[in-house]
Amino acid sequence: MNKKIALITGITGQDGSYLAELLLRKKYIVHGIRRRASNPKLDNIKSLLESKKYSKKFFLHYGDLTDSSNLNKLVGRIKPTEIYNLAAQSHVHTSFDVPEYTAQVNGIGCLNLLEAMANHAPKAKFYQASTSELYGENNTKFQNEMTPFQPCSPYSISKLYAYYLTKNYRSRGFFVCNGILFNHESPRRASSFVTKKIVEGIINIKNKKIKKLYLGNLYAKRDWGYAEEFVVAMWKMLQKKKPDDYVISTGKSITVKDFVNKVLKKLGFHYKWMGSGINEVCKDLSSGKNIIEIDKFFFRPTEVNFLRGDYSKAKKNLNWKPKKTLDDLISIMINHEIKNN
Ligand code: NAP
Ligand code: G4F
Repeated sequence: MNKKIALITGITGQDGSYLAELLLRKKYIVHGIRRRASNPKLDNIKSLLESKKYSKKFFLHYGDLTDSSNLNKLVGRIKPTEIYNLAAQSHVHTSFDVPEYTAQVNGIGCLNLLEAMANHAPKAKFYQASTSELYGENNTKFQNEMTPFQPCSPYSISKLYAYYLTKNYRSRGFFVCNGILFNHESPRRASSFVTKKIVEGIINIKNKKIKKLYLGNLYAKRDWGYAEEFVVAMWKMLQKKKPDDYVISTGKSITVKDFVNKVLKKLGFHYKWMGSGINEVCKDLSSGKNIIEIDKFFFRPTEVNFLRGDYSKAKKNLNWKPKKTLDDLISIMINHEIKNN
């Protein structure tokens, strides 16, 4: 049997770490690219690095998507059979502050990696981490592979470039896929994303470590799934005979405020929302104190108000569907946080 060799960019992130675990379980040799600037504790992949079982199967290399010479060298040396491009400046809000950097990493970085593949591993299968942010200011009830893109942030516009670039390499005969993934979360989500921020923040309030949590737009709706399940879909896309693009989502959508309500209820708070707009607050009825307030800083200049994905193509062609509900996901995140708080 031919050896399966995967190269993962973004290995230290949420998805990269779950994907590495999945591929190692499937007996792949896994190579990951980490930056010199990565958190030296490498929390998400610590267990893999410390595992004797994977000592000859899991390798890390220093690299950066913005360094094409580095990517050419690595792809030439590793000769991957599958490449997963998960690295990104992945924070939408931050992309308004660092638009040029975001374009370099997410746009030109994808180009650099596709070129390295074309030069040194042209038979490799390539996965590009595309995103539901591409739909932007849409007014459709569900978004699928046919829904027009209307990106509205430097982040999503950089991802639009990478999306079409990937498709162009496909037209030129390379095996490349776009996964259009809707929001997916887990205990490994960075604290700057809203789900993790809410879970961590409310547990810290309960444990009296902080007094209140500041949030931005409470009324944006997101389709939130579980990251560990979503990486399975990435792998499935590359096992098909023909490359294609797929929406991966749960098909359900709720507001940020409803996500907060679910967490507060699960943690036993008695509370009441009061006021509106920038003055909206959530009061803890036991202490009489505000535990959530709004801070203008967390609003974006342009917002994606509604996302709900239609994953029927992935269900039909990949035999993929989400299993965990949003309530399951919240419980997983809460339990992890309580254990580690
Ligand atoms: P994440 O946790 O933020 O991880 C991002 C990864 O990219 C980290 O490993 C980071 O490394 C790496 N990285 C950043 N800049 C880099 C550079 N210049 N060169 C090389 N590596 C770099 O993101 P995620 O949630 O796992 O998402 C994975 C991918 O899917 C991203 O491309 C994201 O845009 C996309 N996506 C995510 C979602 C979602 O809901 N999670 C939905 C749709 C699409 P360091 O540790 O060094 O910072
Ligand atoms: O958690 P978020 O920052 O995720 P966002 O912007 O939807 O982006 C994530 O999902 C995309 C897929 O759709 C990925 F491509 C992207 O890489 C990333 O993983 O914000 C979610 C919503 C937004 O509407 C935001 O305005 O929550 C709202 N929000 C309200 N208060 C907040 C906050 N977001 C953050 N980060 N922090 C807040 O305090």
